[in-house]
Amino acid sequence: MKLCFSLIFFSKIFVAANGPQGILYPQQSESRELFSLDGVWTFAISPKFDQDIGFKNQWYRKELKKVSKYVIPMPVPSSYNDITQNATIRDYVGWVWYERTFFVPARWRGEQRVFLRFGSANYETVVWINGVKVTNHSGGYLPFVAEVTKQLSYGSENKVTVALNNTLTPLTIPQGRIVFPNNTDRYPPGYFIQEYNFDFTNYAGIHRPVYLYTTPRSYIDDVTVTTETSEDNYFGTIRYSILCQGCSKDAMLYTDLLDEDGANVASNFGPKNKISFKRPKLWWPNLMHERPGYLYTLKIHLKDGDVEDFYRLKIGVRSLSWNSSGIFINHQKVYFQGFGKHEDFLIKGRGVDYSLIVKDFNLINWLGANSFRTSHYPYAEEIMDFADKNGIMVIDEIPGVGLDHFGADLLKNHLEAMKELIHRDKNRPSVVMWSIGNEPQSQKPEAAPYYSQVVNFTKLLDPTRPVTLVLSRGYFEDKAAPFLDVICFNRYYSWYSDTGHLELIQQQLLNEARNWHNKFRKPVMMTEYGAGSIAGFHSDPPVVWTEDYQTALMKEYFKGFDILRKEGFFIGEMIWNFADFGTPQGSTRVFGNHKGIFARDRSPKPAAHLLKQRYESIVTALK
Ligand code: BDP
Repeated sequence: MKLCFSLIFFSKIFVAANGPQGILYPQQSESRELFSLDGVWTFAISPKFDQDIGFKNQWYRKELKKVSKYVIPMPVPSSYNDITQNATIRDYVGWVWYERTFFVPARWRGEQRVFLRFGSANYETVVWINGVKVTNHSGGYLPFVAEVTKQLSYGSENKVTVALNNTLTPLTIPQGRIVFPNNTDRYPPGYFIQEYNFDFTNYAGIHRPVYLYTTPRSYIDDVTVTTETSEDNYFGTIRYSILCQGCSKDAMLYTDLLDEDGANVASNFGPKNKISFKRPKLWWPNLMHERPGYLYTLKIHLKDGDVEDFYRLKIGVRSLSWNSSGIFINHQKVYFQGFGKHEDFLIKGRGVDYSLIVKDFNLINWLGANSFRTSHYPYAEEIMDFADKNGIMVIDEIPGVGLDHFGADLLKNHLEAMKELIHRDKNRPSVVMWSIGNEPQSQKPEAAPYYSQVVNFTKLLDPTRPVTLVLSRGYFEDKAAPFLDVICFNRYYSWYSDTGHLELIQQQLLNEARNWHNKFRKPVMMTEYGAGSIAGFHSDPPVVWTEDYQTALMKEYFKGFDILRKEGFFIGEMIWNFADFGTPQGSTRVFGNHKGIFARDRSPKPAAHLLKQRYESIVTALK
C-alpha cells in the first residue's frame, strides 16, 4: 500500500483571510438584521481524477449548472452523503461545490457592515461572493465568518459559492489517510480509499446554519464573561470584557444585567468591568436544584457618536473549581451521570435539526441525566444553547480522536482547533471541562510533550475550566495523564475484552479506576462503557448482541460504580452511547454501531429504561 495525502487533494494552499476576531452567534437586535441562507442549494461533485477543475476553470465565477454535467439540489444544513441514491456521492472524497443565489435588500447599502457566517462545514472550505473569494477555513466542526460588505450588490441578486473538501490526512484534526493500493491485479489504476481511525461516519457537507447579518460600522465584535460566587453563594460576580471593531476612542459601552423576566438586576459601563450582586439566581446542573440552568441576559449597548449597536448574551452565574478528588459547581461536588453522544441521524447525517435537538433534550431529561460529552467533536451551537438552558453539564471535546504520529504540524492544527473551540464556547455555563481528544496513542513517548503543550495552551486561553483527555491506554503506560486535571477513561470489559464474561466486570473496573487514581491522584471518571444490542434480539441466559446482555452488562458496571463512588475520587459514569449511530461499513459493524440505549430513531431499548432507573436512584440517594 502506498500512502499519499495532500498532493491531489489539497493542491490549493490558502492563506487565512483577515476577518473579525469574534465569533458571536448572529442575532437580530435594534441595530442588527439577520437573514438565513438555509434551504436548498445547488450541488456538484468534481470529477474524481480532475479534482482541481473547479479552481482552474473558476466555477465560482459561473453558474454551476453551466460548468458541471451533474448538478443536483442539496439541502443546507445537512450532510450530502445520504441524500441521494448514488453511492459515489455517499462515499465521495474530495472537492464538492455548493451554490445559491439570494437578494440583498437595498436598505442594507451604506452605513453598515454585512457578514456571512457558517456554523460549520466539513472539512476544508473556500467561499466566494459574486465570484470574489471572501474566506477559507480548515476544520469540520467550528464556525467561521467573513465580512462581505464590499462584495455584495445591494438591491439586487447575489451568489454565494462554496468549495468543500472532506479529505482527512495525517495532519488534519481528526487524522485520516488516503491509501493507493499498488496491486494492479486487484485494483484499477488510480484507485484509492480514505481510511481513518475512528468509529463514526465522516459525514460531509454544510452541516450548520448559514447566516448573513448586518452590524453598524462600529460594532460589538466579541465578549468574554467569567463568573464566580462567594463561598456561601450569597454574592455573585460577573466579569466581562468587550471587544469593539471600528470604534472611535470616544465610544461608550453600557451593560445591563437582565433576569429571565427581563427585569434589570444591575448595570455598569466600560469595555472591561465587573458586576457584583447579592442573592444571584445561580446556574445549577440538572437535578441539583429545583430550577436548573438559570440564565441571565447581559445586554450590551455600544454608543459611538451617532452609531449604536446592541448585543444580548445569555450567561449563567456559577462558580467552578476542582481538586484531586472532584469538580465543584457553586461549591458543591458534582457527579456526572450521562453519556457520550453523536450528531447523527437518518438522512441528514450531521446536519442541524431542531426536531432532533428538542427530542434529544426531552430524552435527556426523561432519563434523569445531567451531562454528556461532545464525543468526538464540538457540537452545534444550537445544541449547546439547549445544554445551557437545561442545566446539562458538557465535556466539550475537540475532534482530536484516535490521534497517532504526534508532530509539530499536527500540533499546530490541534492548537488552532482548541483556540477556535474556546473562542466559541468560552461563555457557556454548561461547559464545565475541555476534552483535548479521545483515545490517542498516548503510550508513545512523543505523546508527553505533545499533550503537555496542548494542555498548557488550553489553560492559557481558559484557566477557569479543568482539562481532560479521554484515555484508552493502560494507566501503567499512558504518558498524557500527568498533565490533566481529570482522568477520563474508556473501557469495554466483557465486550471487546473477555467477551461474554460478565462476572469479570466488577473486579476489572474497580482495579483499573483505583489504579488511575492511586498513580495520578486526580479525580477519575468513566467516559465510555457499554455493549452493542440489536433491538429485538433476546436470550436467557444473555449472550452478546442481545438487549438482555446489554442490560446485564450495565448492572455489573453499576455495582462497581456504587463501590467506587464511596471512595471519593470517582466522579462520573457516561454510557456509550446515547443512541445507535452510523459508522463506516465494516465486518464488525451491523449497519452502524449499536451501543445506543436508544435505537437510531430514538425508540428506547430496555437499556434506556434501566439507565433511567439508575440515574433517578442516584438523585434520590443524594436527597
Ligand atoms: C471507543 C471509541 C468510540 C467507539 C467505541 C466502540 O471511543 O468512538 O464508537 O469505542 O467501539 O473506543 O463502540
